[in-house]
Amino acid sequence: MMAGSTNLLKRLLSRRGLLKAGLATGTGALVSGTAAARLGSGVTPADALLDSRAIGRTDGRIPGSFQNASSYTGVPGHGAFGENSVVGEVDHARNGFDPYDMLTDWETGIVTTAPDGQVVRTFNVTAVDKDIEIAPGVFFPAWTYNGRVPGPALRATEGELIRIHFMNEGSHPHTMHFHGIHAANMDGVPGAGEVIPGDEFTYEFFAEPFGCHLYHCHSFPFKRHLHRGLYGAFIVDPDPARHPEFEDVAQSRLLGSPENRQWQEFVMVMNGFDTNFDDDNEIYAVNSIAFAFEKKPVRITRDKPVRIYLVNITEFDPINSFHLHANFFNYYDHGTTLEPTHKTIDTVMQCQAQRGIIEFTFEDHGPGMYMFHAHQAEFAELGWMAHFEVV
Ligand SMILES: [Cu+2]
Repeated sequence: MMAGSTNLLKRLLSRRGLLKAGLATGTGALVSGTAAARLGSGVTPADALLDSRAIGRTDGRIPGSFQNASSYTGVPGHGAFGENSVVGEVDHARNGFDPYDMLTDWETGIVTTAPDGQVVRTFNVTAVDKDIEIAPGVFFPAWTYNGRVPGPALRATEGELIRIHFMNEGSHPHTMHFHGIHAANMDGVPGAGEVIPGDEFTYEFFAEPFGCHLYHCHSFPFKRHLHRGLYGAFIVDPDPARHPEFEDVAQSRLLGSPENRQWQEFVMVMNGFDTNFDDDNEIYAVNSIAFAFEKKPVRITRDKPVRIYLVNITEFDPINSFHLHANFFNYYDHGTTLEPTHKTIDTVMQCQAQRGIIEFTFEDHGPGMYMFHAHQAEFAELGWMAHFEVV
């Protein structure tokens, strides 16, 4: 009984308790308001109800639909949705990366063609230690690829020869282990491509299979190296010529093609941070910064479909998830098929290192704010809460 109570107390203190205490005494503070607090800012209950219904469809199937949306100007974190966010701002410039910009920041490397006609795509990646601000006033001693967490979203096309010049300017041995198909000596694990500080290594393999993949450090202790921030998305677009039966789908995935430009594509890496090193996360996020897309909702237009490359690299928690409000999506597990593996779902779970492609459209909805978040409510309250601003 005593031990149980002590463990419970310790757990509470080590997670939300300490987090909130730490945030409250720092330059930032978690806001955990109530409807009453929200209404206290001049919003009447009737207004609040109208706001909740303002997120409607153009076809009028939802009562009180989007005519109300034209008067809805609330920005999440600053008004109608302000019950779950943080006070203060993260200095993205000091971090050297912005989670919003990361959504569409593809690293496509340098492309050359070998004498035999083989397309070669070369990337340069450097591991560096760097303190990053992951919530207002909350800093984390990260280990990074190219100074950012997640690392660069590497994007290639199926069948290309990939060369990764990896340099380690960090304080510990590191690797780049790719989820893909490659030789044993290119696996990026201790004994096969591990790089000591000051040294370098070149990984080489063919980009296959097409899909939504990832890379991460695989040095030991594994969970510590991973959780410090050494991970990133690795997207392999299908080569349309290899998939005549689904050529139109393959074309739409091929970055820069006319068909691809009809889509709004984003990469979202779900991660967490154990800020007090007790093997539990205190902060959860997409692209590292808690509540980043509450502060600045992800703007999407109704006239183009949305494709999200979703990667879960959260350590310590077995599962993370993505839940979309007011809409449903198709899902391609691992992105390795050109037909959905799940159709018409609004929530998908991913275990650690699982990933996939989400596709949906808001073309038949009214403009407004549409929430998306982890459906583990604790993760949502600790940073993995976001909105699409549909225009
Ligand atoms: Cu490492």
